[in-house]
Amino acid sequence: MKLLNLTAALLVGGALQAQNPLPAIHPQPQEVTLSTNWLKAPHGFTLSGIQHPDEDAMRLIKETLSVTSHSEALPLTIKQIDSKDSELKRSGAYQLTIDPKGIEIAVSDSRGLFYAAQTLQQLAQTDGQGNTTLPLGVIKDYPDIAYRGTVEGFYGDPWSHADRIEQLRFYGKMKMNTYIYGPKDDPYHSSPNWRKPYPEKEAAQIKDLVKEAAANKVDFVWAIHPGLDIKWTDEDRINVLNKFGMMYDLGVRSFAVFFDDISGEGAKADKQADLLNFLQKEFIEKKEGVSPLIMCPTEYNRAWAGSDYLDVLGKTLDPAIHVMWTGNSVIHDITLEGQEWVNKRIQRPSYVWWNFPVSDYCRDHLLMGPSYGLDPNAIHAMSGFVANPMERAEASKVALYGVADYAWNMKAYHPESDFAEACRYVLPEAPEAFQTFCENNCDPGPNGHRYRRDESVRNAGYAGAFLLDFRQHRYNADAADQMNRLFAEIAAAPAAIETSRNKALIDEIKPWLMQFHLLGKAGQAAIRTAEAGQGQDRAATWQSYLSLTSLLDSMRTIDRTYNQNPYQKGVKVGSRVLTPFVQEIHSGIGSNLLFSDQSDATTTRMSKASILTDIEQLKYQPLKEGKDQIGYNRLNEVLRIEPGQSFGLTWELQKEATSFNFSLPKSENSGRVFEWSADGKQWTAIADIPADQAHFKLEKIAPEARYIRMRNATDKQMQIYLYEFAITTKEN
Ligand code: 14T
Repeated sequence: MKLLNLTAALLVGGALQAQNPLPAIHPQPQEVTLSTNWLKAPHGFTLSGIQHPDEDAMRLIKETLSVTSHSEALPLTIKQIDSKDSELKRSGAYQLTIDPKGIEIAVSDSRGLFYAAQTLQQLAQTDGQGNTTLPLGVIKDYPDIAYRGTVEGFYGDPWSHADRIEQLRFYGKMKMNTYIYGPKDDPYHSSPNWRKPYPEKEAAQIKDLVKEAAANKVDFVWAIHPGLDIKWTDEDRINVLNKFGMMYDLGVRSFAVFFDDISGEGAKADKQADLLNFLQKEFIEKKEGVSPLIMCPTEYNRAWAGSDYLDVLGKTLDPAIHVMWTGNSVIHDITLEGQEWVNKRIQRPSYVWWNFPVSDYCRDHLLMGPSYGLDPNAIHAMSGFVANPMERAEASKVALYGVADYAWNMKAYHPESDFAEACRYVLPEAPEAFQTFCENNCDPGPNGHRYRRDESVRNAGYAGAFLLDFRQHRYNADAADQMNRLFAEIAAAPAAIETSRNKALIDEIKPWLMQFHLLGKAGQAAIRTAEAGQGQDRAATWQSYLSLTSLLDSMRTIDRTYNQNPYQKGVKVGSRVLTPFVQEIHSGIGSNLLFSDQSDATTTRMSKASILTDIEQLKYQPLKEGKDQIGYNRLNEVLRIEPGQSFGLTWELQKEATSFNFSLPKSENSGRVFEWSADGKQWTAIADIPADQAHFKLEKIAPEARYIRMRNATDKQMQIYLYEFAITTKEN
């Protein structure tokens, strides 16, 4: 494939006077040859070529160019592509030729015309006299991946209707053509109501979304999630068929069936394949104008693919049905090797469900960093690429911008530069401030999926260098300077960001903006404190130490006030590099001051609250910590406990437990034992917990207890749900 990029074209046309810098086009087209000569058409353009071109595309074109019947107007010719190139036959392909005699747009379909119109809009510039001008040249363009977009598949508050409408418009601009509707918390998508029709209001909204999607050349894919309570009977297969029929009547033409996050009867590959093949024959092939069926398997990632489940799907599922896949684990980079592994088993290229920037497992964090970790060589190893976003729709656009660029033109995708352009696109009023915010809000923090993201990459080096010296009681003035400048930018960023006209975005991220401002202030105070700590003036050190302490207290207050969801409460910013940086300086200086001030400095052993378990599934779960409560985060999947294994908690020596409560529903309760310990070695059974209760609160605990656990005392694997397991404490 020959690819002349913009720089090469600039050299070719370099002798000519450039009127304007050539505009960047997103997603990056496959082949661009633009000169720095510009077409002016003072009398506008006259439409010719195919009859009744797509109205949505024409509306866009008329926003950019004046379409007239003036006798000196130039021709704007729209025609069907006639090319032997298979790429140019793809849906969405177009070839745009701008020459002094006029414009020609050759397209594969109406989506192609719509995309050509988007490109035209990005190319158009206004000259000094207020005329629209276009650079002369040719753009030949088509997508790498046939299905590109998002899957609203997260747990938590589904997107609002307004969020979704705006997303569909954004997808149209970014040449993404797929929106899969599957919010886990819509009861009519999943249990209990998947069999029932939507109530009137919700039905009207879906109709509306279908219309908006069509206007933006996006397929609205409606997904059903029946596996929690489906019976493999004729009655239930007709129930699915009928629900699809109801959705068809609302205008839906694309469908998916999700079997994720279920266990038991619903999870059987042969039964699932039977149902899907039935839907393929009785619905997809019979109804007019319906797209290929998509399914999400129960074993949707490599870490969970332990049985012959995927092979059964591969063999029995109609080859026309797409199979989704999240990668080597639930949340993972996408690699060619991983794709090839699953494709061999399911006997078709999988349809990637990328779990980024979804944040339903780290709800106290925003994932606003670049979309990276996507293999540029995986073009032929996937049939679709959709991203599962955050419950915060506007904030998700930074990552989705990268997703659109990757899926359209993989080889041209560079995560870092793309990220800077995404920040400019999402917040043009203050792109630098917004990028500062985003690049320090990337990492989800420790989590059960062990998925981590780089954060603060532009400054991590200085932060590390400063701390290295700080630990040796040295003050690195160069690094301090750099960090100071950064923290000043951070403190100022929120005010600049809040000038944005995008009020929905500001609403979504407001608590994090407040926290970010404080982080900037605290960072500056930390550097001041470290610097003072170098000198002899103890009073000055104390003073800046106390102002740092009070800023960190304010940050804690925000963390305990906003975003108090029951899963991961609070508001974390810069949690990978910058917040630990500030905290280390605070505690370092604090112990210097305190230990040298108190002659009888107490050498209490500092112990920490933590999770204590030998169950792999739980080992990396972060502890949920409140003011006087510690516990496990609710686990949505089934917890498997082998004989002898246990899970529990330990807490600080200076704290006494006042109560213990748990919620372990649907458990086979026989054979479990609860135990406490003072030292983690000698364990005593707790007699007052009834053997058969799924939920229980114990109000009296031995005062010397510092450990509590539940153990599988049977000789069989135990399967339970871990909703709650927590203690409340009081300071001794
Ligand atoms: F369908 C799948 F491809 C998938 O990813 N399912 C869910 C998804 O809805 C959720 O947003 C995502 C991120 O949390 O992960 C899947 O949900 C899980 C994954 C787990 F490992 C729910 C519980 C789990 F323990």
